Amino acid sequence: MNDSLTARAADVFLAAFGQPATIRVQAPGRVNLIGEHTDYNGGLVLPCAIGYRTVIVARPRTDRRMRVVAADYDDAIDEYALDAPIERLAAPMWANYVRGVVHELLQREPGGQGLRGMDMVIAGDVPQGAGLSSSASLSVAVCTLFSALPDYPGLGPIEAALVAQRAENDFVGCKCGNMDQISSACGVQDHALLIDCRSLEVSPVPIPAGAAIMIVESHITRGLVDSAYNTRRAQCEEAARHFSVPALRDVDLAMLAEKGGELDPVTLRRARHVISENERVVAAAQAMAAGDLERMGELMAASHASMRDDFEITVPAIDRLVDIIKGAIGPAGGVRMTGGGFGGCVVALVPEELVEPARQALTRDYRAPNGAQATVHVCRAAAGAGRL
Ligand code: GAF
Repeated sequence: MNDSLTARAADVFLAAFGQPATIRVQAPGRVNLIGEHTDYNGGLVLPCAIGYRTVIVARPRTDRRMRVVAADYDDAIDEYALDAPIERLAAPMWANYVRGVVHELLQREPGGQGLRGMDMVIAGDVPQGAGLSSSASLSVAVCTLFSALPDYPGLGPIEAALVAQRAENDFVGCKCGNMDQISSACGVQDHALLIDCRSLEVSPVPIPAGAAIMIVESHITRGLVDSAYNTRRAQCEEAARHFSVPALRDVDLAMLAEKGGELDPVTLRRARHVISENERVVAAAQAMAAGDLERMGELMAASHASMRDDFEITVPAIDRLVDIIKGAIGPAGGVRMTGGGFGGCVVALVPEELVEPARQALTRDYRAPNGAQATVHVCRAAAGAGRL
């Protein structure tokens, strides 16, 4: 845990508002071990929260004004009143994630009277645009902050995650699923989370002893709102309609083999990724529980190939990163792209002693198209959002 983040936010708070903050909360980013683009199909995912997070230090006000400072954006400030309609801004985007959650919380309150105004400072260390859910960690942190107020009815972690997701879907305009927010709200130290994104059941699965989680940044940035994410989602919904089911979660490989031939080839490939990925998540949770990193390696390799060939969300530099790491770790662990796609990070689950060989291979063999070297983070699975 990076306590200097909280200290920095507290210093900025004092300088901006002239008195100390009284509440401190945090919400982590996440890395997804397996189960990509399955969440909005009512499917299964296996992410874990990570030790990079968004911290908010705050002080409730007696009136209904909001003053929100972003310590990572030159202490820029966003000010508004809770009594006027909350508008979406053209920029900056960070302000919209806060506004979106506040807007959602106001909708939940009859007459919007439960919320008090707030002075707050936000600081974070989740790499941005890297597929590690910096935005979900911000929205979940804002929910956690309001939940911590003694006179506000607290939200449970799943409820907080769903409020954060709705803020992103309806206010910010990104049609993301619920994986990132649930991971941030419900993380368990040293465990991945098997999440059923339809029933919202969350089952912690221990990270095998002696295994390290490596997150490797490709330095190809991606933007969820602008990317082909929404197109993929629409293709999945079209495939579900073809099978006359609510979501692709309700289709298995046998059904796909029987009736999938009537789909156009692209939609068929999209559906095949989602359906096979759900099966891999179940197998991966079993492999993790059994401490079987080799099996995890096979499943992660199959997941990456499916994202590359069927869902078509990888890019050459990411495929190269995966190949380099796989070459260094051999069959003893796994590696795949993680997150929404088109850049961002790869994740590897490897015996601890293979971290250094993988790091050396990356230094030797990887350069992003702009010449940047990969950045390696070795992480532990972290606890979810809460008060500090
Ligand atoms: C992004 C989205 F926000 C998630 O909901 C999920 O769909 C993921 O991409 C792909 O698995 O992180």
